[in-house]
Amino acid sequence: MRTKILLIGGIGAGKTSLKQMIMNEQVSYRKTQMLDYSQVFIDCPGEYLEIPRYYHVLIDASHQVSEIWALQDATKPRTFYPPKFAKVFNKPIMGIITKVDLPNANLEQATKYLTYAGITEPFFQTSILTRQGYDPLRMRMEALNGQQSD
Ligand SMILES: Nc1nc2c(ncn2[C@@H]2O[C@H](COP(=O)(O)OP(=O)(O)OP(=O)(O)O)[C@@H](O)[C@H]2O)c(=O)[nH]1
Ligand SMILES: [Mg+2]
Repeated sequence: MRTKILLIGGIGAGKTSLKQMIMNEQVSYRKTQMLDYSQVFIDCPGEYLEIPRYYHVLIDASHQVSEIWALQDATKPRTFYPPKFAKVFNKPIMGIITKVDLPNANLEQATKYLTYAGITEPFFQTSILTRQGYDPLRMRMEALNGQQSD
C-alpha cells in the first residue's frame, strides 16, 4: 500500500492549500466537495468534521492512511474538534496550525484547541503567504514513504 495521509479540519482551515503547497502545485481556491484522493493525500470537505453525522466518513478514510494531519486555523476563535477526538482514530495524528501569517492569528489558542482534541505537541505552523512550515511536513511525508517501502 502506498503511503497516504488524511487531512482533517474545519471548513476553510486550509487543507487543500496545504496539500497544494506540499506537492508544489499551484495554490488555487476551490471548495472541496467530497473525499478527494490524490497520490499521497486524502482531502475532505471541512463539513465532515463540523457536522458530527459525517464523522464516520473520516473514520472510514482513516483506515486507508498511515497518518492523519489535523489542521486548526490560527484565526478561528473556535474549534470543531470534540474533546479527545484524536482517540477515535487508531492512527498517529499530527497537529498543524495554519494561517500563522494573518494579524489575528492566535497561536496560543490554536495550540489549546489541538491539545483539547487529544493531539500532542509539537504542532507544525504553516502559512501559504510566507511559505513557512512546509519543509518539515515534506520530510515527514517522505519519511513515511521510506517506512512503507522497507
Ligand atoms: N492568509 C492565509 N490564507 C490561507 C492559508 N491557508 C489557506 N488560506 C486561505 O483560506 C481559504 C480556504 O483554504 P482551503 O485550503 O480551500 O481550505 P480547506 O480546508 O480545503 O476548506 P474546505 O475544502 O472548504 O474544507 C482560501 O482562501 C485560502 O487561500 C494561509 O496559510 N494563510
Ligand atoms: Mg478543501
